[in-house]
Amino acid sequence: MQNHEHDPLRPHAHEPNPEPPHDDPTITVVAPHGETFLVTPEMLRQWPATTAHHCFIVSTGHGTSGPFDFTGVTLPDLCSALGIAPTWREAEIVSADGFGTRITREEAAPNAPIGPVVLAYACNGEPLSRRAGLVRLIVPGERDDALRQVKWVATVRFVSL
Ligand SMILES: Nc1nc2c(c(=O)[nH]1)N[C@H]1C(S)=C(S)[C@@H](COP(=O)(O)O)O[C@H]1N2
Ligand SMILES: [Mo]
Repeated sequence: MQNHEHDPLRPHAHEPNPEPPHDDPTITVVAPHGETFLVTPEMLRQWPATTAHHCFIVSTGHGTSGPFDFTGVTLPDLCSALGIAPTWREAEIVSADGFGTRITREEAAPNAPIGPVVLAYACNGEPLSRRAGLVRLIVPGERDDALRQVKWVATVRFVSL
C-alpha cells in the first residue's frame, strides 16, 4: 500500500529523475468502470496524430529546453480508439517511477488553452527514446518546473467523479 509521501498524484519534488525505471513503454489504460487495456507506442502510432508545436520543458536544475514539436495522441482520441465513452471527468497519468498528474476533460480537449495535451511518442519528427521519456505526457501550457510533463507514462486511469 502506498503512503502519502509516495502518492504520485500528490505534490512532489521538483528534482527530475533522469533515468527510466525500466525498458517497457507499454501503458495500462483503465476505463471508468475498471476495464483495462494495454497500449504500446506502436498502437499509438496507428491512431490519429496531433502535434503540439513550440513546446518548452521548463526544467528544474537544468534550465529550459526547447522549442520542441511533440507528436502523439490526445486523450479524447485515445478513448475513441479504445471505445471508452467520453463521460470521464479526469485522467490520472502516472509514471513507472512514481510521478504523476491529473488532466481534466476540459484540459484534454485538443483546442484547450493549455493544450493540445498529448501522449507523445515523437519529438521534432523523430521517435522519442525511452531515455527521453517514451511515452511522455506533454502539457504545452505548463510552466511550473515541468511538473506535468510526465516521462515514462505507465498508467492512464480515467475517472468519473
Ligand atoms: N516520470 C517522471 N517524469 C518527470 C519527472 C520525474 O522525476 N519522473 N520530473 C519532472 C521534472 S520536475 C522535470 S524538471 C522534467 C525534466 O525533464 P527532462 O528530463 O526532459 O529535462 O521532467 C518531469 N517529468
Ligand atoms: Mo522540474
